[in-house]
Amino acid sequence: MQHTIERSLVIGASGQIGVELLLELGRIHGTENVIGADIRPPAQKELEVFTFEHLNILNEDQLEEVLRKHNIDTVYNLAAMLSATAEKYPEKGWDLNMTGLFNTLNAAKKGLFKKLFWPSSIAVFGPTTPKENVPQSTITEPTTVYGISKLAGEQWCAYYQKQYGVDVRSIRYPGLIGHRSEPGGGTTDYAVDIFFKAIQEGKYTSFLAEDMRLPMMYMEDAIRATIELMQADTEKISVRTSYNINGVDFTPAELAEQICQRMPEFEISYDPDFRQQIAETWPSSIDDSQAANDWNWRAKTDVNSLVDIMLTAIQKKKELAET
Ligand code: AKB
Repeated sequence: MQHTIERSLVIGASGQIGVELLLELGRIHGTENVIGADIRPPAQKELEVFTFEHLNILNEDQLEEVLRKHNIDTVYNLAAMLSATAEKYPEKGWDLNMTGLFNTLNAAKKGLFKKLFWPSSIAVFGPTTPKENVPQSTITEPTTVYGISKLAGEQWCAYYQKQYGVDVRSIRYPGLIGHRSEPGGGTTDYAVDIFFKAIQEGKYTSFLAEDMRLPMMYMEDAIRATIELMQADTEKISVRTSYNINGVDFTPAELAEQICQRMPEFEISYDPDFRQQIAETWPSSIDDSQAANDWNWRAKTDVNSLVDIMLTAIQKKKELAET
């Protein structure tokens, strides 16, 4: 596929999704056209080729300065406090998730860049949402701070698009699983931690119950979804709140079983904590037919391949660190 070269700013570039998005955008548009920004520098050596700006997303002036300095076309605003951490710091979580969004929406409204991506989450759903194959439009009554902020954010995105013509696009990410960087503060983090612990220690204690089924996705699929949505023609985007996307779904016990098939000595135990209560309010699978119809979305990675990729990559990382 041919791509128009765009200059992108990835805010939250040192985070779980940011690291991977930066690399993929660099591959598509050239590393000189992709700027990373975060309050902490990225740990990964492979990101050293990118220009990096120290940016606090809560500081509107600083954001505008970075946008002007780098002549940015597209902003990916990934700075957020995830579900588990936001339950501990409700006001801070609300402030980061909402003020951060407003600062980027307002900069777009002023014409400082052309297109905005902002991630939403399956956390917009709540205990009254249907559990399986959740439709695009359904009951959304979230009970977590993070979910409330994502639901409000979705509505603000639609409002800015309708009232001010801001081209803002969004996806409701499920739990994302990748090996380049570890997540922080989410309820679905167990599905990444389990792989690192399996390789490092041969055992893992899950903070979710063994039968807690949640929607998940391999990181490469999530990055592809993000870029495909941002590259789609404007007239194809019928949802201006946020799109459902579906990948795979499994329970901790099913994931552990997959790991055991490849590492028979692996041991799993369960010690559910407060994150179990959050997970219980979320659905187990998602209907993404609207994204499929509008911009041809389709996930490619199944659980089998995901487990193979994760174990192989983390094992390789460990061997490299030991040499
Ligand atoms: C979390 O667990 O908070 C996130 C999410 C599902 O948005 N991974």
